[in-house]
Amino acid sequence: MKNLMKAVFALFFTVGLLQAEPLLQEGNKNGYDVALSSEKSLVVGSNDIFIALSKDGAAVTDAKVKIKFYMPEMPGMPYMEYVGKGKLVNDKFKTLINFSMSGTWQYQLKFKTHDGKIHKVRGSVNL
Ligand SMILES: [Cu+2]
Repeated sequence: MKNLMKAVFALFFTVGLLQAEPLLQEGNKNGYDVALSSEKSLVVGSNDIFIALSKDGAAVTDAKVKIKFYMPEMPGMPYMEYVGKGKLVNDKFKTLINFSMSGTWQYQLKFKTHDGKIHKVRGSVNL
C-alpha cells in the first residue's frame, strides 16, 4: 500500500513537471514582433510576465506597455481582472500579474509607440 502511494505521488509529480512549461507566445502586430513570456510556469498568485517588442530585429524600448488579464463572469464567480504596467528591464517590459484562480485568462496587451499609435494584441493563457 505504501509503495502504491509512492508510485501515485511519483506519477503526479511527473505530470506536474511536464505541465510546468514557461509561457511563450509570439506574434506580429502592425510590423512589431511581440513576445509574451515567463521564466517559470504560470501559477495562481504572483507571476512575472515579460513582454518583448521589436521592429526589424531591433528591440523597441520606448513604448508604453500595459496588459490586462481578465476572466469573464461565471456562475458563482464575478468578473475578474488584473492590469499590469510594463517596466523596462533588459530590453523587455516586465510586469507582475496576480492570478486569483486557475483556468483560462484572456488578455489584452496594449502598447503605445513613439509615433503615438496604440497597438492591441489579444490572446489567452491557461493555468
Ligand atoms: Cu474564473
